[in-house]
Parts: sequence; C-alpha cells; structure tokens
Amino acid sequence: MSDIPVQLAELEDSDVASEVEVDNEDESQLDHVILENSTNPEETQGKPKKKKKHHKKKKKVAAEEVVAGPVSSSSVSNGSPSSAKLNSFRDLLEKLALADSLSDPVDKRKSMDQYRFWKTQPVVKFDQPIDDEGPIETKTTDQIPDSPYPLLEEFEWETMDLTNPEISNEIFDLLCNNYVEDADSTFRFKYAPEFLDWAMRIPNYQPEWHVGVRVVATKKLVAYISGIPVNLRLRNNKIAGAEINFLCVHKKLRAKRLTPLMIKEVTRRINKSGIWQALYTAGVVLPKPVSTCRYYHRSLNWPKLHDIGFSPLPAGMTKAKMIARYKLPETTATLGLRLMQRDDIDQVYDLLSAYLAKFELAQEFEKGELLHWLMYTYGLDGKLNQEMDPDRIVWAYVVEDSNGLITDFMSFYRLQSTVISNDKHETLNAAYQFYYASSIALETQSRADSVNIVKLKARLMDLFNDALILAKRLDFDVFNALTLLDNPLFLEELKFGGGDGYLHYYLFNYKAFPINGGYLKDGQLDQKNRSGVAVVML
Ligand code: MYA
Repeated sequence: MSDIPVQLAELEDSDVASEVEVDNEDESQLDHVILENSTNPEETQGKPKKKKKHHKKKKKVAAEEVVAGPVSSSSVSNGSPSSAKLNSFRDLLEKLALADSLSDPVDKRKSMDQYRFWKTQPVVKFDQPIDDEGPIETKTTDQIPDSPYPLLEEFEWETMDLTNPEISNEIFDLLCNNYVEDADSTFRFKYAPEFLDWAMRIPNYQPEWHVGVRVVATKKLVAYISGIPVNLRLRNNKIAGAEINFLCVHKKLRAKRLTPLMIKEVTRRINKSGIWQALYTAGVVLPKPVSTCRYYHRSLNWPKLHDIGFSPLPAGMTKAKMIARYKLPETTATLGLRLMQRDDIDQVYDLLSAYLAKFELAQEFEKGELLHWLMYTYGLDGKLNQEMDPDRIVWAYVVEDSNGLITDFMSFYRLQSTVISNDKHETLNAAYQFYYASSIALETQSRADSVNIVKLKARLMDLFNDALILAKRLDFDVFNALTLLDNPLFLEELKFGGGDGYLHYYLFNYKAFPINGGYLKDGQLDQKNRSGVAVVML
C-alpha cells in the first residue's frame, strides 16, 4: 500500500486566530491544529515533525474572476496616457524576451518542491515532458483502503445527504461565508441552495462523493468537497471520471493542511467506485494545468458595477459615456429565438454533441444529464420556474427555423456574489455563459476553415448579443464568460473586457498534452485557434 511519509501541520494557531473574527462561540473549537496524515488511513500515525512558521502568501484564487473589472483591464489598451506608458514598457520587456513570464499566469507558481502535497500526487509535474497521453498510475479497488483517513479526534467525516434540505442549507452557509473571494475580499461567491442542488445532485450522482468535516462536539460543518461523475473525451480518449468542486475550509481552519486530507479522502471514495481520473478547476496554480482560460466580463449595469468597485471609471471617460457604451437594445434580434422547452432536448442534444465533438476536451453528456443541466427544475412540484423568476438557476434558449429545426442554442446560469462591505448593494448578480452550439460550426469538418470562421463569428455575435439583452432584462449586472469554446470570436466585439482572473483546468491521474485556452501570451484573444476546451465548470 501507500508508503507516503507522514506529514504534520505547520502553522501556529495564532496565525489563524489573528486573521479571522470569531463569529460563533462554537468556533472556539476550531483553533486546533489539524494533522495532515498522508499515510494509508488504515496505518497508524507517524511522529510529529518540528513546527515551522508558515508565511501567509496572498493567494490568487478563483474568485478573482468575479472582481476583474472589465474596464480596468481594457483601459490598459485604450490609449490613455498611463496605458501608453504601460504598452511601451511591455514592448521593451518583449524585446528583452521577458514578457512571457509576466503575462503567463501559470508562471505564478511555487517551485515543484514547495508543493508538499501535490508533489506526492499522480499529477503532471511542471517540468515533466509529456510523451504520450494516458493514466499516470494504475490501481485496483482492492488496493484502496476501506476506512476513511483519520482526522484529529475533535473532527469527523460525514457523507453529506444532499436530499436533506437542512444539510444542503449547512453547505450553503459554509460556502456563503467561507468560499472563494477576490484578492481584496470585496466579493464572495454566493451559490444559492438551488444552485448547489443543480450542480451536485445530477442524475447518477454518488452520495458518497459529497464529503463534509464536522466538529464532533458541536456538529458544526467546517469543510466540504464534492465530486460528481463525468464522462470526458480528451481528444480520442474517453475518460470516465469525476468532476471535483466546492472545496471549502472554514476560515478559522485555514493553512492547517486539512485540504490534502480532504482531497485524499474524496479520492479514496471515488477510487472505491472504480474511478481513477478527475477534472477540476482552480484560480490557483497547481501542478500542472492542462489548459488555462481567461475570464471576460460584459457590463450590463455599469453604474452598479462602478458603485461596488467592480468597474472603475477609465481615464478620459465619464459615467454617462460608460452607460452609453454598454447600452443594449430592448428586444432580441435573432429570428426564431425562444426559451427552450423539454421536447427540444433531442435536437439540442444532437446539435451540442456534434459541436462538442470538435473540441479537444469535452464532456460527453447523456441525454437525461443534459436535460438536467439545461432544464433544471426544483421545488416540491418539480416545476421549472418561469423565465422571469428571480430564483431560476439556468436559462436555455433555442433558435428554431421555419421548418421546426433547431439551428442554434445558448444558455447561461445565475451565480450571485455577496458584496462584502457596501452600504448600497448586498449582491452582485452575475450571469455566466453556459453551453451553446450553432449548426454553422458543423458546416465544415475543420475549425480552421476561414470562410466558416467568418460566418460563425457573425452568428455567435448575434446569438450572444441577444443573450446579453435577455440577461439585462433578467436584471443581471454583468455577463461573464471564459475564453473557451469559440468565445474568442466575439468577446471583444460584444464589449466584454478581459479580466485579471484566469481559470486553470487540471486532470488528476492523467497526463495530457496542453490544450489551447483561447488567449495568446500577449493577452490578446486567439481568434484563429480559439480554445480546445469545451467543458464549462460551475
Ligand atoms: S476550487 C475552489 C477552492 N476553494 C476556495 O478557493 C474557497 C476558499 N478557500 C478555501 O476554502 C481554502 O483556502 C482552500 C485551501 C480549501 C482552497 N485546489 O488546507 P491547507 C493546496 C487544490 O493548509 P487552506 C475547487 O473547488 C495548496 O497548494 N489544492 O490550505 C476545486 C497546499 O498544497 P501544497 C489546493 O488554504 C478543488 C494545500 O492545499 C487549493 O487552508 C479541486 C494547503 O492545504 C485548491 N483550490 O485551504 C481539488 N488551494 O502544499 C483537487 C490550496 O501541495 C481535486 N490547495 O501546495 C483532485 C482530484 C481528487 C479526486 C480524484 C478522483 C480520482
């Protein structure tokens, strides 16, 4: 079995206590050191190592995506005096061949040796040459321990019962107060309970893959990680894997090495089901992204975005000019555009499957699964919410031609963020682009056909301009999208601005050649190659 050495927590409690406010008496329980026991859970713990001061580093987390103001980033190239300076500085750096290391977010990484946990895991190392694609290690389920990894006695594992509304609410509370924030702690993701139900209780969901950590004495939920089954295709290889998301450790338990334990425990449970690969995304750089996409943001309610510090006023612009810049028509323009209905699923499934087949990394949906993702219903009566219902999670629209054929479809979902300290606004209401497809993309075999690119670009611009209009009508403040799929064709034209958030895609126990993320090293969108990534992660 595993011969990984025992490792122990390295942080003094005072480091954590000084960073967070106690918001609950129960939480005094949390000021303990957690052991990162890397051994096989069925073996005994090793001897503690000497405690070492762990210096807190400012982490670049996934939530930075939320704050990266569209204007702030685009103002770098809008011709303002400061941007001129920046550009000439960048030119100079480029001449010195240094620009790559400044603009490539993957370069913001520790040395491989400093990844104490990740260097022990079956993931591609930063300097590892890839000769062939495939699993890194092969095991059988009988090699996987039956019992969970040991925690300190004050804590216990729990398989979270997502069918129990009280438990879903506990997960909601944990995430609402402790999940991903931007670098300045201005915004924090607020995944609604219905959203979590949509994201995690998919058809074929595996209850055991939803792992919580509770304080034994108070039963307080202090950490969580989730996995859902996913069928992936990476180029020509099919991978039956897991998608890992919603990893969260209570703020008072940070930097105590609980994360490695949680990852090992969820891995153990997934391995027990005979699954050996996983896909996950993060804003932090870990060994080693298979792809990196950049976040783009399109203002819908610029004054509010400005008020909450999401979008600064660029030099030389007035508020009125910014409002005018982002003004949209009242009504959509695409002929035949309508809300998707359940009986559209056969056509949408065929269209999306054929479109996704063109990308290097894609999910292979089953029809029932796609129905869940696009037509999610919730509540006791299982009815889909009305289009304008503010609690709705996902919206899908189709374009139907005069023969009843669905030629295109697009979708987006609602994900709010708490605005942490703002007198005027409590919530940032963001629409995130979800899956889409256009039959135009299917007209040619190759994605590089230049005539087809022009047609596809025009079509996607129409489709997503309508998506913006619909999202505005639904009272969203901003529309966010990544540089994946064919997005680089239309983002700038539709006034999306590049943010400073990047999303790294990772594969667990699978080595693969890198996949284009849709932007170039100088930060420009890669309109020619676009992205090979076609998996939208929530
Ligand atoms: S991404 C969203 C992650 N969540 C947040 O950002 C929410 C706010 N932050 C927190 O809750 C904590 O800061 C977290 C770290 C929990 C992130 N992915 O416990 P620690 C490594 C993977 O002392 P803490 C999402 O949900 C870090 O490099 N590893 O740290 C996808 C270090 O290892 P190393 C991460 O700050 C999750 C170790 O943890 C991440 O208290 C995919 C330190 O642990 C991260 N986002 O807590 C998980 N952040 O020493 C992987 C830090 O090596 C799944 N670390 O540098 C892998 C596949 C598993 C299944 C396989 C099945 C086959």
